[in-house]
Amino acid sequence: MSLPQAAPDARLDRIEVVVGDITDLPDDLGVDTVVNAANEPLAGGAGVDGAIHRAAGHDELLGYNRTHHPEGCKTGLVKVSPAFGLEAKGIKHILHTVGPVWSGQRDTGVPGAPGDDTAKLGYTLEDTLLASCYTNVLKAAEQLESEAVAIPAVSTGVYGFPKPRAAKIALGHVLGHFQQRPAPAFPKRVVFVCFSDADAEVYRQAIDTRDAWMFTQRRG
Ligand code: AR6
Repeated sequence: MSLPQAAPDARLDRIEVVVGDITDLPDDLGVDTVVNAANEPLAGGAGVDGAIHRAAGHDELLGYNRTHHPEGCKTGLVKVSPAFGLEAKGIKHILHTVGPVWSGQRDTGVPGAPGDDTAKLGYTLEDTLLASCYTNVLKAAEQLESEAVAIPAVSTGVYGFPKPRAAKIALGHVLGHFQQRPAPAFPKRVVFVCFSDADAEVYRQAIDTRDAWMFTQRRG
């Protein structure tokens, strides 16, 4: 069975899906801002956070965040730091955002119960917190006049958020942002950085089938 095909969409010209390490992207992508999947104390950790701290310089980044963001970063918000060691790769800013931990309860029978991935998209507490990450990342990238912002699949590693659900939230918010702010508004482009081909396929599927999952309510 073929997937439903969406109509041509100029906003997609501003979106790329790439496979790689977010700290080692090819120069020709023109990325000047990277998003970190951080934790609330901004203390560094594994995954994206570990890679970004290693590439930027662990002590420098930790020291900056301790001094400038002693309160840390609440889930769903964003804190900005310089890129330190990543500046050699053309990165100017790191946007530290903290995604929600997916609580993983299923079929609770309680509408809107946290972590119930049988709930409609957008209706769990974690959905709204992840949405807030994307809203705030895009707002910060706009204020910083970012050319291209690289965004990893926030919350889908250590924090266990279901990947297809997270990709739809990411894509929905980026498309919404681009709808409100047509080219050449900042950020001019968004690069979704995936750690594997399988993860990139999740984003491509979300893009290809967007008509089906974005408009189910209106058409249903
Ligand atoms: N480049 C691109 N993507 C990556 C990389 C990388 N270098 N490393 C992992 N991924 P995660 P979270 C993918 O765990 O779920 C940390 O300890 C990975 O495959 O980095 O938001 C923090 O300190 C996954 O799809 O972030 C927090 O405590 C996605 O990036 C906590 O983990 C996110 O995985 C945050 O957990």
